[in-house]
Amino acid sequence: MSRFNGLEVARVVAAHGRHAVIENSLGLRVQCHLRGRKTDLVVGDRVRWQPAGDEGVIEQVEPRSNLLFRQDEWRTKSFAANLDQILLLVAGEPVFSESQLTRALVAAGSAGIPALIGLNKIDKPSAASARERLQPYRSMGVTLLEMALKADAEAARALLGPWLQGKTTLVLGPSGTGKSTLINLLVPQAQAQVGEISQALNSGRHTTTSTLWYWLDESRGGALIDSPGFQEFGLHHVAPAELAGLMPDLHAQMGSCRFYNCTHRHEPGCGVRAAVERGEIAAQRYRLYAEIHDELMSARR
Ligand SMILES: Nc1nc2c(ncn2[C@@H]2O[C@H](COP(=O)(O)OP(=O)(O)OP(=O)(O)O)[C@@H](O)[C@H]2O)c(=O)[nH]1
Ligand SMILES: [Mg+2]
Ligand SMILES: [Zn+2]
Repeated sequence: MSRFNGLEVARVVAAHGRHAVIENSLGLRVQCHLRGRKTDLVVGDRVRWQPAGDEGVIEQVEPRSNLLFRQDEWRTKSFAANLDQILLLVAGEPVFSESQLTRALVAAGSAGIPALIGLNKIDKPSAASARERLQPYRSMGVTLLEMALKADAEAARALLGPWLQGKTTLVLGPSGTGKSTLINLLVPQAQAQVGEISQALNSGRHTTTSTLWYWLDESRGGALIDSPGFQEFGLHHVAPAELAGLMPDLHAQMGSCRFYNCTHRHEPGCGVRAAVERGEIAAQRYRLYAEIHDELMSARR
């Protein structure tokens, strides 16, 4: 340990496997690689490094306060580390998947990272149904911020400012919801590539392909992390028995289940299923629970 104590701590602002761009406290950015094959680097990592020629060597990754990742059958994909919060950005168009939204919220909960939902493109008629589909999330206590980042940029800036100030926020969501538009609005020199979505292919020409760190202002009090849109969100790192506890609307009803180890699938006297019957848990949320629960159970077989 002591060997590294003299080394400067810097922040990973872009990462690819064991390669990264780091930024030191003076704002100097240096291309680095990680010594040894200990781990992969992710944006937000704090590392101890030293110069080596015109590049740098990362000697050590400081312990992470948290790490957001997804995991399926095949692989683990890390998004970012050491976050204060996640802003999950969705829109009416392209229509968002509630399954992916729920999964991202579960992953955030599992990593101990607070999450907000942003509904963008409220200038479009499709916002109405999106708003309706987000009602269960609002009811369970998730903050929902509604905006039109392009159509009413000033209102969006005024709304987001207080939530983002002084914090490190990962902007996460499906492709084409406006994540890079948000970064460009709040970080004027960012020039994140914004995609004009081709409806036919449902893919953007300038879709973001790597995760990048942006300071919100010159005092470097807060930061935004732009990320590529995700399509899949595996939760194989979550134990099936943990899942309901990570869904706040289900969690609120678990106390009245007859069995302490109730799976909320078929047991008699289940408080969660009773709450679904009474309409206190949205049927769609319970369906998502069952879908993900099945998936996590079969992952363990
Ligand atoms: N109508 C409308 N369109 C918007 C709004 N905000 C962003 N867009 C458009 O949505 C499209 C996608 O925006 P991006 O910012 O590239 O989306 P992204 O989330 O970064 O997408 P990926 O990088 O592919 O994940 C662009 O054509 C934007 O101009 C809005 O408030 N209203
Ligand atoms: Mg983007
Ligand atoms: Zn139960």
